[in-house]
Amino acid sequence: MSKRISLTRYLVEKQRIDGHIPSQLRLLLEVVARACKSVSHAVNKGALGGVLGTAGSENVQGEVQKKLDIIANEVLIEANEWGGHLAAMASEEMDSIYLVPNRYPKGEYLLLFDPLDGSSNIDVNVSIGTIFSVLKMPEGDRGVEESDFLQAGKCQVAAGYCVYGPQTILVLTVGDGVAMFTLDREMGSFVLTQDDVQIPPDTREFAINMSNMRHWDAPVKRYIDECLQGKDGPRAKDFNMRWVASMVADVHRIMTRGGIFMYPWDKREPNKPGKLRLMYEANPMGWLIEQAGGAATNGHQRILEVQPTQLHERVSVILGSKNEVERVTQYHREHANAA
Ligand code: P6P
Repeated sequence: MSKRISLTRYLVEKQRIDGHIPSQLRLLLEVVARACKSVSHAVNKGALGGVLGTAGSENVQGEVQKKLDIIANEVLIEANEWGGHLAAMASEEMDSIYLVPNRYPKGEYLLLFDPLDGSSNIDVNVSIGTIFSVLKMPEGDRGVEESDFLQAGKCQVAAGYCVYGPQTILVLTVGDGVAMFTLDREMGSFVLTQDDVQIPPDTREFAINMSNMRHWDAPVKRYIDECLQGKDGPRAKDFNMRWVASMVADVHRIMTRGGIFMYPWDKREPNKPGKLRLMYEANPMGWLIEQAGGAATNGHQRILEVQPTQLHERVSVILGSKNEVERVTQYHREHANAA
């Protein structure tokens, strides 16, 4: 039987051998992983746990909150607030930042998360997940403010997601590649099942919500139209389409076998750059994709270079197999030059 490497051992070796992560960051990541285990347990109970359905409230995005959205948010807050590794947290489910209560020690990290992404899939038993991003608190002996969170994605020190599907898999980067850990439910521990994840640079599979086609901008229409023409068109190969409507599930497929995921700007809400959130969806996913050899842009620049101005701001997302993302970005450049 091959040597089983637990998440704890992987992180200890990253800390000790590579000197890549300080002990406080290792502790933070182990706490987040334990919280994801609890969320996975609640998700897997489903109707038997009385956790399905809506909570009768809306979040800051104006979206109806599912009971599990709130449960997952509370699990992550309660797991992380006492450990002494965090200065504050921010969540898709909370309007403002969450300061670590004064009764607990403070640390130097900021944790951002979408506690349960894709929650419209909960009640229909389709994969969902938790997305998280870790930043360092800027220097300065002062209280945490929302502006401390407004750092570009390239400033992240760790990022990951946990997908609650047929398996529960934690996918993580601390800046030197991507590793995947599968939850061993009998032992209750995450076990390394893939190290040094590499996304193929080419693909035949695109992920986009096709029902929005009439709203897309020209470069996206051009790219998808060429995919649909298949081997008879300029791409000279047939494409397949997937859309789970759960970013974590779509991104995990791409991390596993390649592909391109797009949630582009569309003219339904011209003043919004896109649907997905920059700080706790696009930035962590964009870094993971880049760390696995892929690319992530908003059509015009690297997602990780976007300078945030608001905690819950949205962004257009094009990510996945490098050569495909670069093609879409090139189409955006040609469209802008022709204007
Ligand atoms: P649509 C889930 O609500 C989410 O934020 C992402 O996880 C997912 O990729 C997208 O929205 C799905 O959006 O418009 O296809 O329902």
